[in-house]
Amino acid sequence: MKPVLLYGTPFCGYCAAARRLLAEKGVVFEEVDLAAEPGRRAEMVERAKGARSVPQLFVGGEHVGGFSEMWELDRSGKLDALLAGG
Ligand SMILES: N[C@@H](CCC(=O)N[C@@H](CS)C(=O)NCC(=O)O)C(=O)O
Repeated sequence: MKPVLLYGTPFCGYCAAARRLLAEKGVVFEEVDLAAEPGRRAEMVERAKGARSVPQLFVGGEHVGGFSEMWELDRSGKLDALLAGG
């Protein structure tokens, strides 16, 4: 399983949805809480190629996008392979 990193904030519905989807899959992920570490938002924006909304998700260090992009990958059956390293 590749490492998963989520940049998010506590009061964000899309972040909650992303956490739920990952939890449903049994994925243990690391989270950067931008409310607790606001200084890391610039790091997120740079790594996410300018995207400013939360969540921003990375699998194996590669930018996946927000919840919508991750959900679309799951819907099209590609997320499990990505997580597994395929
Ligand atoms: N399509 C995005 C929507 C994310 C979104 O709208 N997040 C809100 C917080 S729940 C946000 O960051 N709003 C501020 C902004 O867009 O700059 C996704 O699926 O992740």
